[in-house]
Amino acid sequence: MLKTIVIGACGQIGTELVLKLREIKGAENVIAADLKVDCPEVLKGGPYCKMDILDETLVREYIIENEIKEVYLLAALLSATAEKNPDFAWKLNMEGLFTILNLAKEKHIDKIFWPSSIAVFGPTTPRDNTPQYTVMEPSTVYGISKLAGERWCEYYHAKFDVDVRSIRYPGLISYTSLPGGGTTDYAVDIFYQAKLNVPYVCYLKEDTSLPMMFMEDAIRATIELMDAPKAAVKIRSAYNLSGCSFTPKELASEINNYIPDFKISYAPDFRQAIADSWPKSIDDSAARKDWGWKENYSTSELVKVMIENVNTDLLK
Ligand code: AKB
Repeated sequence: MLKTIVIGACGQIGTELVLKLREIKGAENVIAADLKVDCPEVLKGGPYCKMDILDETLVREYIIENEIKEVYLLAALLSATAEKNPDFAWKLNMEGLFTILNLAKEKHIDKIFWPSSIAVFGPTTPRDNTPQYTVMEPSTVYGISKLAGERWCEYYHAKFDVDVRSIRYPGLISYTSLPGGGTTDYAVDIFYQAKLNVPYVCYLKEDTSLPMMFMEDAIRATIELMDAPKAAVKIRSAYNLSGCSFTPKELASEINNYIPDFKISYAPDFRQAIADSWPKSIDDSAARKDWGWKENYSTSELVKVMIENVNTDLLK
């Protein structure tokens, strides 16, 4: 079995991706790598490496020496955190990508997954059913880095036959690990407050509709895209991907079906402008056509699973 590494393994996507890949490929074949010195309990079932993606020498040596052939590069600053530290966000989000793209160009790596985001779109993009190909003028550092990354992925594929694959993730909803630093994080935080019987103060306005997806769908999409035959992957920038769309008010009302006393209020902050620049819903027909994507979870289905599984001990 070829060796796989997930860089940024302790994050919201990384944790669940490592667990699923270990199930499929065998725990010993999937290395979790992250900045943390100690491996978190949940990832202890397989190999762990403390890795700073910005340490190019270490990353290169580790990947070459361990003959790692598949890389999932998830280490990044998300939209809200990136606005607070633009220089570092640009450095982190771009330099790591080049290190991995160059390793693939030199034929050390066979296949790369690198996540893009709905943040590649901006205020001039059509917001309803946003097409795969459309105006892209992102107004956040994160969005600019993701759009630049997409262009570099396509370039490395076209010029050097690098097999890099990518998805424009919407906001991701999960209960295994907490999100950090995104604009869509409210849609996870809200469940913890609801389960603690605490009113939730949302940093977005009640009618802010954003594309979202349950993590199980996102992980399945990622693995299906990586497993698709090379020729089927026609888009080498990143695929639009849709799950469901909802507003904070709609989400709170779904939660009220399970916790009738739960209350939400609204105090928009700087993240409102970010959300206002993003799509409300996504046209993902290219992903459906090229590699057979179809989501499983609607808003009400993901709310049910979140209510059943969110464990507030994770906040400790
Ligand atoms: C964020 O909110 O920054 C992320 C994203 C949509 O990429 N969840």
